[in-house]
Amino acid sequence: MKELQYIQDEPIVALATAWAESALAVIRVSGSLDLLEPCFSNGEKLKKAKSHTALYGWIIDPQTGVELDEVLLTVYRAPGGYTGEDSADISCHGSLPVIESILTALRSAGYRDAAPGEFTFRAFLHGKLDLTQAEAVQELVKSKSHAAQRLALRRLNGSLYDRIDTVKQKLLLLSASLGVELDYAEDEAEVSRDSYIPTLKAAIDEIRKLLETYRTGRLYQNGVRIALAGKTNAGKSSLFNIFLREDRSIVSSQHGTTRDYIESWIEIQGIPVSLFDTAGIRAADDQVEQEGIRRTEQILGSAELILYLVDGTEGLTEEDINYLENHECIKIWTKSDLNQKPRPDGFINYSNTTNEGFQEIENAILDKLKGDGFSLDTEKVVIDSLRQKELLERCQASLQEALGQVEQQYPADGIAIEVQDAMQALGEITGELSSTDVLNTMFGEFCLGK
Ligand SMILES: Nc1nc2c(ncn2[C@@H]2O[C@H](COP(=O)(O)OP(=O)(O)OP(=O)(O)O)[C@@H](O)[C@H]2O)c(=O)[nH]1
Ligand SMILES: [Mg+2]
Repeated sequence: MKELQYIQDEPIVALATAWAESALAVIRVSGSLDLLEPCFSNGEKLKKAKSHTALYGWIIDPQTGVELDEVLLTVYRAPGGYTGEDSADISCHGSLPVIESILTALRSAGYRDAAPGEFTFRAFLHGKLDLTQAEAVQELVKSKSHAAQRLALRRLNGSLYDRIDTVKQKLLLLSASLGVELDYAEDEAEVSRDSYIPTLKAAIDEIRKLLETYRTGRLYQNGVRIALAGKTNAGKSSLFNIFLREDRSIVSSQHGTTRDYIESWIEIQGIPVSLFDTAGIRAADDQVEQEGIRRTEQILGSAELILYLVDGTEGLTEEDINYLENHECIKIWTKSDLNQKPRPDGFINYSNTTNEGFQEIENAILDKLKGDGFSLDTEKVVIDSLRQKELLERCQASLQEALGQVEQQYPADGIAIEVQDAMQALGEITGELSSTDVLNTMFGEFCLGK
């Protein structure tokens, strides 16, 4: 077995907050409180401090005795606290020299720098978190929207673990029955297989439901790419600015105003959206504009959703018709505050001036996402890591195989192997049975200090 990247019995230290000037910073140590005593103005008090208590004092350089900062120590004793080890959070002032000098003092006292994710890894090792919760910590720290935050919190409180564990417990019973069948294969005793099929079908169904949530999970975590397209002067940049609620993109009556595409993050009902304003499509002589149009085509090719704008006062041109015939878009008929040409079917009437139709555009986006199988219910348990998805698929395949064998009255040993494999996959999701590689990769992606 490969070595774990973390050496577990060494005391560690890291800055848990950002390496930037701020009012306060938090430095975290884990694995020993004894080493902290010579660095704290009141070592005796620290020695006697109970878990989950706060101590006021100074961090001092253990070599020179020089005071470095006035701090508050939050003390945790094993098996309490985040890591389940003797540990402390040091709240100090958030100046870079203060942070640096405290870190140097702690290193000289015997703490080594923690690797990314090492605190959470220790929490996992000490049974404070299962792997789905550890992943949720990472997702929470990186969440881009309130919805992503809520979904990560649901997993953090163990709801995914509970669902997987329920399936596992049922498979465990099934596995026990198969064991009995195998043990008594030579005997006459008949073991009833009646319950196997409903148990397997229920497990497959539950795994399928979890798998279906993957796209939703990815959507909330990574966001969706939406591009604004259309001819010059259709009103793309104006709509872009309305989505952003700021004057970000240049708007003018001159055709071909936007040349380079502009990207910005927005949120639509909690879904993170990476929105692109692009160059209006037209036959251009200007080289810079041509390059802009080429880039626009790239963006449109990679977007998951295109909002196609047509200037309602101009009406449809051949280029519009051509484009719309070949691409699936949400179609918008702009400038409804002006005298428009008759609006063709399927277009949302919209004005950048009065905002008429904006809600309809948002609804059309949400409907489109729902049509693509995304659930917008953030109260549900949702998976969003590729690791979890692949393991669930492995579990599902094994259960399908087991079901087929049961239906065809195959011998118990082959079925038992499939059920074992399904349980193994579930165990890897929660981390009860995980290879070193998985642990190294997973925790390696964490932020420093977490
Ligand atoms: N009255 C009215 N004018 C609009 C509306 N939308 C855009 N305009 C005007 O139309 C002109 C073009 O708007 P833009 O948002 O720059 O259009 P664009 O599609 O980004 O144009 P390019 O960048 O050239 O491709 C500007 O003068 C806007 O003020 C609208 O809904 N009503
Ligand atoms: Mg523009």
